[in-house]
Amino acid sequence: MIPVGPGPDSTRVVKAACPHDCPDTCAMLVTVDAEGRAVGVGGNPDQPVTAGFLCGKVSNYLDRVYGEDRLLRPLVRTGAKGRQAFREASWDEALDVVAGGLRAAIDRHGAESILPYSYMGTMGLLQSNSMSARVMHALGASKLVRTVCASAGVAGTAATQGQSPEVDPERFPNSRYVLCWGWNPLSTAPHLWRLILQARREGAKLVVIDPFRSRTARLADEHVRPLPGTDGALALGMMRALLDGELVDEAWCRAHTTGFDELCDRLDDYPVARCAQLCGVDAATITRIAGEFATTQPSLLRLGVGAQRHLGAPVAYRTIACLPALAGSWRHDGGGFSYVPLATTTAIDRTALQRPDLLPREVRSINMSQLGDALTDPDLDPPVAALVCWGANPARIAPDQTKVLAGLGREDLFTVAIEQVMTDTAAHADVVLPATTQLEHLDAVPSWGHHYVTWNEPAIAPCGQAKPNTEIFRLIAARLGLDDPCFAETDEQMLAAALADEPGGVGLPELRDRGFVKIDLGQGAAPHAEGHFPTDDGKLALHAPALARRGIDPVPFYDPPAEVADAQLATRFPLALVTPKTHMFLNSTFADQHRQHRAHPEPFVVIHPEDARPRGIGDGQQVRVFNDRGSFVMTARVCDDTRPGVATAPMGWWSRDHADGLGGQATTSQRLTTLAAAPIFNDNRVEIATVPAG
Ligand SMILES: Nc1nc2c(c(=O)[nH]1)N[C@H]1C(S)=C(S)[C@@H](COP(=O)(O)OP(=O)(O)OC[C@H]3O[C@@H](n4cnc5c(=O)[nH]c(N)nc54)[C@H](O)[C@@H]3O)O[C@H]1N2
Ligand SMILES: Nc1nc2c(c(=O)[nH]1)N[C@H]1C(S)=C(S)[C@@H](COP(=O)(O)OP(=O)(O)OC[C@H]3O[C@@H](n4cnc5c(=O)[nH]c(N)nc54)[C@H](O)[C@@H]3O)O[C@H]1N2
Ligand code: SF4
Ligand SMILES: [Mo]
Repeated sequence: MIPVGPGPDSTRVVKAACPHDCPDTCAMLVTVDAEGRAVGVGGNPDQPVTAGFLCGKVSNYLDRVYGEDRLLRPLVRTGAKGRQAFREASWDEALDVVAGGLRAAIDRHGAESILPYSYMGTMGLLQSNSMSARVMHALGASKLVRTVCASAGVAGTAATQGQSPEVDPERFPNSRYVLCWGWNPLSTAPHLWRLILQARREGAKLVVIDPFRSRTARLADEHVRPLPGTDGALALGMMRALLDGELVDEAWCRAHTTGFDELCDRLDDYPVARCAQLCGVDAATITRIAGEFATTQPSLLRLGVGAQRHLGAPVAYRTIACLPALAGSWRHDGGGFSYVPLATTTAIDRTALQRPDLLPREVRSINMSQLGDALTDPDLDPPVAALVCWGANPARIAPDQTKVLAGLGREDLFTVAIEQVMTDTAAHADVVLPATTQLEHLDAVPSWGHHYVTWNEPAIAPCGQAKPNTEIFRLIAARLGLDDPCFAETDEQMLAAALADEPGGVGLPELRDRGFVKIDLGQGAAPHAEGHFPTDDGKLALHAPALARRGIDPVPFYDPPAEVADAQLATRFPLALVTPKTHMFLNSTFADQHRQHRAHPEPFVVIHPEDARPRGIGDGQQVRVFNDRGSFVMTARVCDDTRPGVATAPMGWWSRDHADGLGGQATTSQRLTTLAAAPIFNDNRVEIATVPAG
């Protein structure tokens, strides 16, 4: 940890924000020496969620900033695609090549043949997608539908409770019964995990619902292991158990929900025994956990992102979000439901930053989770002729990796990658432009896990010739002759405009001065104790009209996964493969860094002994995991961390860490959920075989 307040005479401390796609959005403090070099990063002790520490992924952020891998100059391709044959170029030359490539695509196929591809490599209001969006809009490029993370669950939970602020994580310590459902916070949200540990110290019981024994599950009081993609059935079983046990908070439900009687009728179809059979958790456990959840108040149900990678996930998340209502959890400070606090997450409107009004005409949309098809479909008209990628590494994180790599390898695709390091995606680019890190640019970062916005003051000058994403797109706009005055706006002007109306009470002066400001929408300590849900009628929707409008049954039901529930497919591909996050990487970010890599030297596919034995697979052996989409080779870890019939292979590693360059993503599917058009990475059947020696 670094000293707070003014440092010794020769150093200064700068207020910053971790930019990464993590619900904790930490307030950082950066110590800078007299020469302008950053010499330390730490967590801000004044920020109540950050509580003075950074996670193991980011506490060595200076290895990122000053790392050997850092891209410091523009690069132009000189050899075959994907072979990392580049030469250094001046910014002038590189921008000419970029402008030439984009113009050629427009001349040949029209502007929709340009596809922007970005995600949350940085979540900052400025550096994630502001000037970049303006440029893409003004050109009339295709729109990217950004679905790859939490969309299925967001659609589902919003159908039940609207855009709620949910349970403020600062109230988590008041809970006395915590269900971590499809969530591994010890690894993926260590600061929210700290708040759950506080509850536990006060006597809360912690139950983890996850097919895999995650680090969080290892420490839980109880670990419940449903089959992947069957969480909806588990939730229906729990609700039915509450009804059977006369534990439903009927008074609260009648006052603050719609559709109570319809849900009760529906639960006639879901006896606990039936649900037990569907989800693979025994009926007695379902009944007991449900009862404990209802009678140990305040009870908190916190869903993660992991359980929503299945075809039935939107309906499952919507169903799970009904359970705390039946249990009466919302009455209590620290009780209720939490997934992504949409009210605070979306409090700052990005319209002024992104300027969709610049679009010259309606343009097509391409779903980021179907990049493989978009780049390889011979019938796509116009084809994707130019790809501009920043803040994302689709070569590793987009499903159906074989197709994605085939697409990125197209000699007739013009690719621009704006990156900090030479990722697998950047390796396929025609031009690589060096991007600044968080210490080198201005930003403000909202959170999808807590209620604060965090300020990021540039602490040091840009390293080498790196530039912020905003500046790079400003330069591209100028090269392309885009002359709307908005392309001349500075980062300061853009942020000032976004915060001009003080959304949620967040004003620029206070944000800059204090480093973080809590969004105040009047949510208070127990936001829905008296209802007040941000739905049409202010009530939690046990019967959800939003779903009916989409042709989906508005009353909770079991919507099964696709491949996991496909008995026919199971004859060829008997194992369900889950691909969750790693502990020390952030998606694929940091997988190149020495310290993080040393902690995770190689990926493992975890197989249960009952599945390994008949296949002749021993612990530590090389295995091939395959289905009709693709295959990858990995070391097997044979143990009961997973349940029989389910294997796990983590996401995140780069191609060099895999025997054949491919990882779990080679087997995942591009199929999308009906509601929200979201990916279904964990709804994936595979077979595993030993790799013959030699
Ligand atoms: N260390 C680390 N932290 C991260 C990230 C990272 O890569 N590494 N990534 C960041 C990002 S972008 C996100 S979205 C969050 C995600 O954070 P989490 O929500 O924790 O996401 P995952 O690790 O994908 O999944 C959590 C758990 O869900 C389980 N799971 C998989 N399928 C199912 C299912 O069908 N049902 C149930 N009940 N459980 C299931 C997995 O086994 C896994 O243990 O973490 C963020 N923080
Ligand atoms: N199989 C499987 N696939 C998954 C998931 C899964 O659980 N399983 N999880 C999904 C989820 S939840 C997510 S969020 C996505 C994540 O997908 P991505 O958002 O693509 O995440 P990363 O792989 O970390 O890539 C982010 C890149 O942004 C770069 N970057 C960081 N800051 C900046 C900056 O300021 N400027 C520029 N130009 N670049 C920057 C980093 O160097 C890094 O290479 O992956 C999804 N894919
Ligand atoms: S990755 Fe998450 S936990 Fe780690 S420093 Fe950033 S916000 Fe905090
Ligand atoms: Mo994510």
